[in-house]
Amino acid sequence: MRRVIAHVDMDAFYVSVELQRRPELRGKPVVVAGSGARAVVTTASYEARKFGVFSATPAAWARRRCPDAIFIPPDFEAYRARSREVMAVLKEHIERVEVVGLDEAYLDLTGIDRPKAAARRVKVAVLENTGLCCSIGIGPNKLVAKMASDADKPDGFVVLSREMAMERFGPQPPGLVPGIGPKTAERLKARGIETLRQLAETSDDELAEMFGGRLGPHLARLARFEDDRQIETVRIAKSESRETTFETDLRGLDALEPVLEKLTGQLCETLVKQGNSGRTIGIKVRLDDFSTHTRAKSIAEPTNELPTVLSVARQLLRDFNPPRPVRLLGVGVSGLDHGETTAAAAGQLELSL
Ligand code: TTP
Ligand code: MG
Repeated sequence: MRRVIAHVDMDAFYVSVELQRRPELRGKPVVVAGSGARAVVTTASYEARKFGVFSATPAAWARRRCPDAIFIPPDFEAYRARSREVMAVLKEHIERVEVVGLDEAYLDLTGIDRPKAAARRVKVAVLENTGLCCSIGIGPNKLVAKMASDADKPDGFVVLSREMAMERFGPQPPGLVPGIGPKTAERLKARGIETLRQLAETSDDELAEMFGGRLGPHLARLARFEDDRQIETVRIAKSESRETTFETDLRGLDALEPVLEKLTGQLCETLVKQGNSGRTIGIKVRLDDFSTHTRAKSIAEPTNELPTVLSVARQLLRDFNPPRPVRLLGVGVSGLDHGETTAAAAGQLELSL
């Protein structure tokens, strides 16, 4: 059967939640961001985006760039609660729903009578039941649906076939496609491939030669908007971690802490990209006698912010104070919040370091 997939993505999600309790701020540049020296913007209202302020923009820079913007500290508890409401509406209307983040989900509309009308009803129901606006993209697979939901934000409703997606996004840079990261985009550019159309027109053989037998053909499939990933309706609370094994064992906190900082930086970058955050922060230390030690601590609020994760991880490392040379060091965050992880499930989750 021909698949029909919808991707639902809330518009300026954290800001929209904040605006509901502070309606006087509507129409103004509003930014949700932490306040630490290294805090980044989580969401900017569309008005603030006009000033060049987006998710992941350093908050300090955003304040200088947009001094009139209203800065609001994040309230993840509220965003999670509203996310649950949104996801409940989706599940009420559609049987097969895959929640992929606090503010996005895929709907499997395959086999549904008049799938577009069904998706329209979902959009109206989300607004009526939560007061929040979303954009919906519909396509033959997840990739097309995701790109379509982003194509006409805010309040978008875009239906694309695979061919229409190739046509519409063809002039855009390859990096627009989720799954083509900045490094790959850079390498493509160096080969003179600067648009998705050029990528689609490059032969599989040529791409395999440039990027190897796995990544090459994968890129070609992405450029043709081919994607056979299925809708996964059951998601398990995950943890995310980074670890490294040293070429020569490291001794002492002075040597270990810079490594911990680097690993934690990579970890938080991934979490922010995924829109994930977690409450339990852990470290893993393997000593030169191959004994492995883990330490973990849970904090009150889920986080993906580097200063917070690092300060907990560093304290855990200092408290453990490795008694022997260290072979391996790891850091992780667990109890990740995908918007539908129940507190119980998160509580049961062992840090899978
Ligand atoms: P997005 O859906 O990427 O962004 P958005 O909902 O704010 O805006 P829009 O979809 O209309 O373009 O992310 C959803 C939420 O995830 C966002 O409100 C805040 C959070 N987030 C971060 O905390 N850091 C980030 O870097 C990104 C991209 C999102
Ligand atoms: Mg969104």
